[in-house]
Amino acid sequence: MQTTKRALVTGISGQDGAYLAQLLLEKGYEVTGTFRRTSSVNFWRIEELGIQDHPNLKLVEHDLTDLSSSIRLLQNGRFSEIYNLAAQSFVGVSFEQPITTAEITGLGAVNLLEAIRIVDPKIRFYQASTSEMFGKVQAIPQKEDTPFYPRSPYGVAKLYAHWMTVNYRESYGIFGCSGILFNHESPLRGREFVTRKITDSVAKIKLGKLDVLELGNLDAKRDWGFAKEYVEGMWRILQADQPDTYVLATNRTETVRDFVTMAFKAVDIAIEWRGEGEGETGHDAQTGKVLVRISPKFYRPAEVDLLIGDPAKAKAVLGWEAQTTLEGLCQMMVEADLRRNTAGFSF
Ligand code: NDP
Ligand code: GDR
Repeated sequence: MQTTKRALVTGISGQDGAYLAQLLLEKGYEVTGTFRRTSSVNFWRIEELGIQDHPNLKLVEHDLTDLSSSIRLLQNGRFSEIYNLAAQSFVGVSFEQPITTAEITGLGAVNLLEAIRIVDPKIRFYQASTSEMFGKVQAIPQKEDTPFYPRSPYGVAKLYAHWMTVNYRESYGIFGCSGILFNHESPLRGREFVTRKITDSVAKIKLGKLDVLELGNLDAKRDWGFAKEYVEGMWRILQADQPDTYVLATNRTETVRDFVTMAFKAVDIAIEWRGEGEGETGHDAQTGKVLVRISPKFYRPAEVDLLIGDPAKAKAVLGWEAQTTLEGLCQMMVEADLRRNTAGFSF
């Protein structure tokens, strides 16, 4: 007899939580998604995906920093799989709030691991690890056995959670898996992250609602993929025979500057770059108008200069591979932001 699988997704109000919940519901799971109590909870992402009223989706309040609440959550849920996606996930903020970041992004994962150990050690656990753990990179491209060198309080907190997942796997036989995911973006990306900030601003500039896009370091290179494909990878990681660590990436890297050029191209504006360093500006090649300039406030105290992942293990073991090109992803995001800004609404 086939029984319905029950999954817990922490951070359902975030980008990945929304896409993963959608995927699991499509696969017939009963999904419990957790969200934090705030004065006005915002479910715009699951609303945009049209799953907020799905009969197999249950939304429950839970804060990752509360161990007793995590234990009760597992006692009440009878889950077979847990995907820990909740985090203070913004690298820039982690420099201003290192302790909160450590508590949520680092210790929060251990609260769940402890709850699993206490309530039901058979539950499979996915930890949302990150390419930020490679930080000041020690090899190109980065793969599962590349040495870590995190460059932000966020990266350090994630590295702690990563090793604790490995440690609970080795110490207690828990099916604890770690997905080291490189940047993945989508129309559901938060506007504080650089790709969405760019596509939203480009849409506003095209519609005459904004004059100039202000950015920090244009030279940073990232390996950007499409979030919807990466949540499929998370699911495959938990279906494998053995618990393990996997890199998910596209194996292509581009600069922030290149992404800006690409986004303007999607609205038929050619960008010409002039000057260098903090004086660099991006101009409309036809009119000469300044559309992009640098603001030092978006620089970070320590930067991750170059990320490019090697997803060969995920392809070989899980059959997972990124499909969407960066040009396709950028176009999709710009079109979504043009639609939202034309309708006068944008989260
Ligand atoms: P988001 O920032 O979009 O979502 C994070 C989620 O965590 C939100 O739902 C947020 O809730 C929730 N959250 C924050 N603090 C707490 C807390 N104390 N208790 C409970 N929930 C909390 O991130 P993404 O969806 O982009 O990423 C998902 C995970 O994957 C994160 O852990 C991130 O660090 C990691 N990751 C992401 C990558 C990416 O490129 N997107 C790459 C590699 C790893 P609220 O809405 O209330 O803020
Ligand atoms: P990142 O993503 O730090 O890689 O973390 P983000 O989009 O914030 O930055 C990418 C790069 O762009 C540079 N940059 C700017 N960034 C932002 N946010 N705003 C700007 O104005 C700006 N100008 C230049 C940054 O300095 C950086 O080099 C994301 C998050 O989703 C993490 O949770 C996740 O773990 C990693 O990706 C993989």
